[in-house]
Amino acid sequence: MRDNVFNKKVFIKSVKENLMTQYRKDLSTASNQEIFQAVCISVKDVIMDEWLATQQTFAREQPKTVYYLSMEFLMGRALGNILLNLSAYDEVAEALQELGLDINAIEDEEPDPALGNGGLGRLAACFLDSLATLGYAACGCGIRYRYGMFKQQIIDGFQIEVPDNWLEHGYPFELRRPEYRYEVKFGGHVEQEVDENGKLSFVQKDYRSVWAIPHDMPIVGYKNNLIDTLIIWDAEAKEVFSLDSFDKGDYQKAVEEEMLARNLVDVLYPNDNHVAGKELRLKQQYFFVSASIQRAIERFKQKNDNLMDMPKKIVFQMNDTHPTVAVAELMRILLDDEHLEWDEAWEITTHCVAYTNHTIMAEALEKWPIEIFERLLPRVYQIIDEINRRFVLEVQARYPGNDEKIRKMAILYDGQVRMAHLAIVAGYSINGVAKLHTEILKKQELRDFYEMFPDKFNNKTNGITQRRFLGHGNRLLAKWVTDKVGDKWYTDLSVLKELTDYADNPKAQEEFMEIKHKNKVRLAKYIKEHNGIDVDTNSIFDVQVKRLHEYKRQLLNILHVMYLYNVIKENPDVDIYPRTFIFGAKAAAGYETAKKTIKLINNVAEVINNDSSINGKIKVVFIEDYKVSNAEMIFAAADVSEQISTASKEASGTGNMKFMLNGAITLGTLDGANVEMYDEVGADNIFIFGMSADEVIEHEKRHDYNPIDYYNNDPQIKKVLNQLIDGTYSANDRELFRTLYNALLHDKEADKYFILADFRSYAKAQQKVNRYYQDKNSWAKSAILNVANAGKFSSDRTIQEYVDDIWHLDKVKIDNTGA
Ligand code: 9GP
Repeated sequence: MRDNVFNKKVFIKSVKENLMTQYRKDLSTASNQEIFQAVCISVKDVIMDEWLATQQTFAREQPKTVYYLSMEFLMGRALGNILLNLSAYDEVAEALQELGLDINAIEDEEPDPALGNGGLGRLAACFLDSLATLGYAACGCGIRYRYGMFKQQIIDGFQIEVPDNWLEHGYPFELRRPEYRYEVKFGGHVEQEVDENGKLSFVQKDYRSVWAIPHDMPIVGYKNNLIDTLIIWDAEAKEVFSLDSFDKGDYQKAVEEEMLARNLVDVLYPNDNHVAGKELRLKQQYFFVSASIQRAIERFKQKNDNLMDMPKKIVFQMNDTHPTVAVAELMRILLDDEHLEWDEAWEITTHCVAYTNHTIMAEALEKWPIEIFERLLPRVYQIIDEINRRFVLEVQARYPGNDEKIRKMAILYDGQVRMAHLAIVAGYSINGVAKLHTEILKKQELRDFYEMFPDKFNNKTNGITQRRFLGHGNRLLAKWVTDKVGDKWYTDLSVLKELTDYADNPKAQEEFMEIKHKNKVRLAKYIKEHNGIDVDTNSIFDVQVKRLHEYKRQLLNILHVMYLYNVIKENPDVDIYPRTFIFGAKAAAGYETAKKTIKLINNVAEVINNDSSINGKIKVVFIEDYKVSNAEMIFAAADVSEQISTASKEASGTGNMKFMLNGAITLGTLDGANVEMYDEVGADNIFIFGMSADEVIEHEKRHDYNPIDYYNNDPQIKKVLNQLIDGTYSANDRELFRTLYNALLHDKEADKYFILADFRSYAKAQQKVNRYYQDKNSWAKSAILNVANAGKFSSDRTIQEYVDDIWHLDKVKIDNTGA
């Protein structure tokens, strides 16, 4: 079936037919968007067969399924990825070419479904790709936000947020399934009732409720006929609001339910590593979690009649604290709807839920005021109260008389519900996302819990899918790798090790650098089209793309550019190899310091790029609207990957791995997964600088860091900082960057992220980069060795570890010959 559809002739015929039936147009009159939709319909034909075959196999074999609960799935465009995984990319590209169409232009018609903020959401997307490819039954569960991550425009150097209406033209790969809807209830109060057998039950009364309507998205495994599902839940009013209700006396209720449904899934909160604590967000969390658990249990019951067997068939992985209300919701359903006893329900829950922690940033660990929680989810709150009561007794038994332990560990404390604690108490597995991060969790942030439940804690270092970030994003390098080591790397990235043999080979080095250059030309074209800036494709492409956050230290990078500019101005003959500093980052809409940093980068760019006296030695580019689709192109073109977070703050990072896989050399701190990248690639092929995590943590404990010393003792640092407020980069408004200046020198927690402390060591590492690049062979060798040693960072490896240690899923084979 699949071969048939992707046969060039058949495919072209099918696209033409779709154009006719959908739009009554032929190729000469159809727009690229219409052709894109027509192509997707043809591709969907294939998917539907395989999807059905997969679901039938799952129904028959009943494999254990992981429900990956995540508020965010940053999927990126689907078409190219699906074609690649169906092994049909080249055929379709050729077919389109025959029609005079460029596949890239057709792919560009797809909006980026940006239902996530950054690393956390993109990780979830990579995980689904790996789960399907490795042959596991998995169901991603998330929210169908009507507006995903905002589109970023840069106007006069400032970030402007524009709503991202990704559903404007309809999304071709989603399938609305109203027949599998569930009711989700909010508010009201709980009444106790006694049934005819004298059994006490709890009933939620006077609530408002909505329907959760699932939309299925296919997750296509690589060449294995298996298609998993990502369910994103939409909200609809239960009763369409009608004036009739007025007479029936529930007019108010109908209006409220309509409003609730309308607002619930409107928009993704655009914060990364920070929670706003808004009531609507708690509603969103409960909404998708409740619907997902209801669905999982209903499916389970279709083939099983003993709920105690649930842990053999279901695991709920909670992606960060966001979906951890799952613990109490699962308990509620088991107690109130399934009428189990507390101990039975607890036994099931504590063997079905597992929790991944993705951050140590205190502001990102969700806590809810009890008042909001109790009002919104009265029954769920009662259950949390009881879980807490029992847990506190356990702590007291273990540490008699130690009230400090209760203060630190209780789930309910100081008027708040601490969601991480709920997840840890109930979860049978707690994992961090890189070795260093997990150690910090064990030794610092979650130390008391680790002491009490050491066996629950484990590490799962993150990974990325090589299929999207090499196979699709860098087709030239993908082909080069395949020519050298065969195509096994698509499903076994450890094969890349074999590239080691080529690292010293001058011809291979030349080929490699030629590919890098072509990718730089491609990016330069994009920059010209989108930013109107000409960049020198022979310069070093030095790239920092990621969310804008103080701990990620884009400010360190741009301060160093300002310093470099001063050096060149003072000594025009200084040995500086041409360098293009490329930034891309979105700042949360309400995050002022982050937005100011974007403005600073753009103002510095404006001054430096227009100063002809420096002969184009350095340039600065801020790429507008950084997102998954342009990210693929950026990774492919990078020479230097900036991973410069304050040590201990970046839980893992995954952009670092994407750069490495594309042969960029990392300039970074020993933070997050950089540590493991260093171990893999060796000290000669990575540029490390800055304080260690232990040093940072020590300073934080002792409160003995004083950035003013660096300012006073280092004239070049002083000069750069003064330039923030002397009009060098803000001629019309000297106060524009005062907040950044104060944040570094004068605020209460001045230079919280140790920028000045690490500045000199960073500048030194940058100098090393400058020299090393001029030794072309050594650079090429190191770049190839980065690719060769990226094998560990495949999400296939990560997922296999989750399966072996936490999920214990069964491998499934899909026989699709009959379809
Ligand atoms: O900040 C972490 C990032 O380091 C990590 O790579 C990613 C995936 O594990 O999660 C990010 N965390 C969050 O966005 C919020 O916890």
